[in-house]
Amino acid sequence: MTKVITYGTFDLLHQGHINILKRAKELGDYLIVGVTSDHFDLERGKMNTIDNLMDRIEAVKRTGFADKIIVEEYQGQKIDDIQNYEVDIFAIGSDWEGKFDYLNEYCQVRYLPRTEGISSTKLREDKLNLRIGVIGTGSIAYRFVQEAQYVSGNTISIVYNTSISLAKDFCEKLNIKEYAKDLDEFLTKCDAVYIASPHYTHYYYAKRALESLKHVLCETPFVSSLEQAEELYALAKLNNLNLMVAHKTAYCPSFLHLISLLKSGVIGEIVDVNASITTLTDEKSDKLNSKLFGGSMIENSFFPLLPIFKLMGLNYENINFYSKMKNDVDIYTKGVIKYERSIASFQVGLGVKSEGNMVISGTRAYVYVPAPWWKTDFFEIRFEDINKNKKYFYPFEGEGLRYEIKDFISTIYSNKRRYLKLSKEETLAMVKVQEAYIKKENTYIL
Ligand code: C2G
Repeated sequence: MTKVITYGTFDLLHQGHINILKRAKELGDYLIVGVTSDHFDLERGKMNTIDNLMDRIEAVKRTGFADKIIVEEYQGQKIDDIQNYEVDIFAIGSDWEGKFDYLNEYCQVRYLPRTEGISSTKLREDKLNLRIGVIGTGSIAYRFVQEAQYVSGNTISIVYNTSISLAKDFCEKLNIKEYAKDLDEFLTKCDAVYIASPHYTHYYYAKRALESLKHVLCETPFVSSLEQAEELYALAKLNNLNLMVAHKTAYCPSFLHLISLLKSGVIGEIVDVNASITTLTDEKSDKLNSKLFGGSMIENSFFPLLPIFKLMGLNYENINFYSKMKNDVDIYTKGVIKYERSIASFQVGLGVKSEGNMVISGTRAYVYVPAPWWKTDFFEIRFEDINKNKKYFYPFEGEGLRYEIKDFISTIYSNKRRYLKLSKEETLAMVKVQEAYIKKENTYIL
């Protein structure tokens, strides 16, 4: 029996894929198809896949050519697969001509004719060109526009700032064609809105955008009350729109893998999570202005609350805050969250500096994530016996915003409002903690 193997992403499965699978199958009696995992695609720089792994596997299955489907998860796996499955022929499209000659050492390598005139990239561009309008022109918006270039299927179509001169400067610097004179004009010239304006304006802009049937990606902190957050989610649901909070850590590959590893029990029962994020900030900054919804808890608590809620759930018994204040805002807050069988704590600061790491303690081992843990590319699982320690490394491209942008666009495109990476319930729980803090519940001033 002649065994053939081929690999691909097979996003938005098209005739080119069908042809190659058919040709590969004709080379032998048994065809193995390796479908790249979402994580492997991110690692090899493919940021624009629309279908997720399960959808892509299903599509390959439906062609009827594959006798076996496997998942390709790492660089170098092809050699392992060829040996494990005793493969005779490795087949791939001619766009890869020469690139897999190194596999000749293990089996026969065949480059098959590629189908001209069709590709997943072209399909993505034809099907979706999301016009994203940007509200706010500060440093995070600047980074957002730059990162959006790495994700296909979108154009930054228009910019809005109440200061027209700032909007104009922003457009000139980033080569964006248009800025709006008012919000009504802005909302007619985009399909989705990225909100990066001052915190206290988020609710207003998100509501206006959702009412105008625009998808919304809103920067953290989201809004200032649970009531506002619930209203916005209800509005999004009613209009079948994607409302997402721009929490870059929630979409970052290393963080996602860390959470699934821990859920599988590698460190035993999780008893304690401690995460810290502090940034020394100019006292005159809006971030430290009490009238503008400023302060450390508001600015930064979305970050540590993410791993805490992911790992320990949303049903905590109580939360206490300990704050150091200056000019009516907290320049530092320590939060302690008590669960029935575990505890979590965090430190957030804009006027006090601390180590920005995360430690997750379990009954078998602990995880150490060095600073800055919220955009890490590395973590270590540490055991009593240090010989068992394991280090994990991941790519973290650029500023990391491209991961959330990719998810925002593919969620809109696939019309699946599943909020897998940051659920509505998790976001609401974060807003609830911030609201409790704003009301100074269980808050002790140092
Ligand atoms: N293909 C084709 N004709 C097209 C488009 C794609 O023959 N018009 C072939 C590619 O040459 C490849 C397969 O279809 O053999 C899958 O293509 P992609 O989904 O783009 O995956 P790719 O990034 O090429 O995966 O380990 C992954 C592989 O190394 C390559």
